[in-house]
Amino acid sequence: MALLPIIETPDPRLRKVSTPVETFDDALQTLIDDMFETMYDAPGIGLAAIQVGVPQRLLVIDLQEPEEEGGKPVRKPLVFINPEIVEESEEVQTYSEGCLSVPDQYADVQRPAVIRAKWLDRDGKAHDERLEGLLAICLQHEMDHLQGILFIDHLSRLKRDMVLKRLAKARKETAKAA
Ligand code: GNR
Ligand code: NI
Repeated sequence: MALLPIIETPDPRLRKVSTPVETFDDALQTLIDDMFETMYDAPGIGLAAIQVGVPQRLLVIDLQEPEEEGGKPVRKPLVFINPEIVEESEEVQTYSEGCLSVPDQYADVQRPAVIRAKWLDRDGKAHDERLEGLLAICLQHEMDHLQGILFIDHLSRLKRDMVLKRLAKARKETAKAA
């Protein structure tokens, strides 16, 4: 197992369009394990392969939501390979999104509230499910990464510039402190 470095904006690799996974070999299983380790360590609730520099249509999600209100987080690792959204609701939901590639910055993004998605899991088994809530949001956020899209691309130019300015400022402060 290994922690992988997470790529941050404006690294041009984040703008690449990822290509389908074709071989389910040991290297893929190792990459998946390393992506989970990297995501839990960050910590984050999702990670797309391109965020660790691998331009393949692969992403992992673990919302780590408590089973009951006030309970402790339960791990529920999900692997999505070659995912496709086949239906999306007219109804939208707004959520304050963040991204490990745009560290510590948050902004409201609107997305379809309910989606139907198809994907393969780490064993190559096909899934076709209706998703809603945070899982639907997170999958759409991660699938954007596979197209080279970041959550800030969904904001108005003014809001995007504000987020990028805040990020630049935060990075300067960290550089000073170091
Ligand atoms: O950790 C993450 N949190 C998050 C919060 C709201 C909407 C999406 C996300 S995904 C993000 C991790 C990440 O950058 N995945 O690409
Ligand atoms: Ni992200």
